[in-house]
Amino acid sequence: MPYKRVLTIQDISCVGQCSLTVALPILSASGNETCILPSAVLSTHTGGFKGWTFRDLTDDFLKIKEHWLKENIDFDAFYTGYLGSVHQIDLVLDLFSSGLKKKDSILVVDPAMGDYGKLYSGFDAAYVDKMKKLVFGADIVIPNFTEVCLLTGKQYQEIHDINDVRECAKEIISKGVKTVVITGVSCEKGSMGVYVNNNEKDFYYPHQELNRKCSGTGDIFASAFVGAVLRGKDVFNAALIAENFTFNVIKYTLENPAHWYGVKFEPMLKDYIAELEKV
Ligand code: PXL
Repeated sequence: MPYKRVLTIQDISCVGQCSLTVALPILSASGNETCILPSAVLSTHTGGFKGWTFRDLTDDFLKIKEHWLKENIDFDAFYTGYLGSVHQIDLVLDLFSSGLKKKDSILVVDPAMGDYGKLYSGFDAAYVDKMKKLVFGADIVIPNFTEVCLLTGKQYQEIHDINDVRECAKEIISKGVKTVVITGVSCEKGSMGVYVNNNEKDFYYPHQELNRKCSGTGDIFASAFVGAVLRGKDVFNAALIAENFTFNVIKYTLENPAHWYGVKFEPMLKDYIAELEKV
């Protein structure tokens, strides 16, 4: 069984079931060594709570990198999610071109910056511009459809024509990306799915749309996808496993409407592991 060392770079939202509190358990469940670089510490995520605290950890990035270099630490994969600032994106670019990277390390970028047609609170056009630099240098990118629109300048609509989705994916691939995985793709009312294009073939997997909009579902998908790829699944199979896992945890969470701020994924990790074990 492959056992890879992955570095995931995203914030710690202490409460809220997103970013590192999701990525760390899911990647560990995938059977891979999971190292973390927290970009910021927030009391909660920014999607619905009010008055959250935010501590930027940018200053620690360089010190941490220098220490790792001295210890000859390197990573098979880098996976970035929500980052705290424009400056931090530059630092991530710097990390990825440093000795922490091996010749065949992969860079997976979830350009976590918006959802449902809107930028997340605290981000602006300069952030989107800088994110393009990180995205267009990545091996695999995992945007939702809102982020695809921000990256390509396309007008956001809730329902899209699959040919438009394909065109957007091709545009992102033309900038140098190997595989684009687009989440939250709805081509007809009541349906939702994931679209994958690796420049050789593409695939769209639609399913019933669940009436649940909350922070962190993208992080659950991306973490489950990255874990599956590191376990040796091809990108299409990995997307299928991650999409089914995300669908099931959202469905399970819907049974408890009071749990509005995140998704109850923990009781279902065993199902994710069982899927990864199938050959
Ligand atoms: O990727 C979701 C996410 C991560 N981190 C923070 C967020 C959100 C979404 O709202 O606010 C801090």
